[in-house]
Amino acid sequence: MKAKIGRSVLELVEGDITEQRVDAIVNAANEGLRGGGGVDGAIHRAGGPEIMAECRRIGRCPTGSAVITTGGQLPARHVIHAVGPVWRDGAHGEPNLLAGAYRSSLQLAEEHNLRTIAFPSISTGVYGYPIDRAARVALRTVADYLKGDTRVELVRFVLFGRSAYDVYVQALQELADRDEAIQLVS
Ligand code: AR6
Repeated sequence: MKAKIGRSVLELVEGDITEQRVDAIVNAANEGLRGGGGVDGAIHRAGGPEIMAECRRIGRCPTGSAVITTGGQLPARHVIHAVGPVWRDGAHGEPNLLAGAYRSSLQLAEEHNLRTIAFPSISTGVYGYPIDRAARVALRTVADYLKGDTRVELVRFVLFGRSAYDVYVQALQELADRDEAIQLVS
């Protein structure tokens, strides 16, 4: 599914983020940038040790923000490591922190002149954020960003498995129904 927002495209696909040929893929990282399971494990395995070496030099990344490294051997040139919140009950600032992780990633991409960026569904694996709620926050944050003055041309959400993809499709449809700046194109 695709939507046009301003001059940019927001796209949803089902797939593996490590295979994306874009300027940057986003990692669902932890504050210590130590690597782990899920997308993080897959990215470090596919990209090789250069990525972890840079993460060690950077050190830490607070929840709700992001840092950038090389893409190592990945098809993507860069990895943006974003740290989403651990879900507690939704009353501990989780939506704002999740929005912050997406927004910081987009701002970093902008600063580095990157035009195409792929996101996973941050926080919805090990960190336990309910995916329907996370999808609404993620899509709203990215859509609002793309309405502004940006050189980012493409934001692709790469959803792991059919059910995650379906949740994002539903959330994007609902968002587009209420916001005429979001034009579904296919
Ligand atoms: N491509 C795209 N999405 C994927 C892939 C992949 N290759 N693999 C998993 N997903 P998670 P979090 C989906 O757990 O919840 C790590 O240990 C997965 O199905 O990767 O933010 C870190 O080091 C889920 O929907 O990230 C942190 O400690 C989504 O990606 C912690 O987990 C996010 O799941 C971060 O937890």
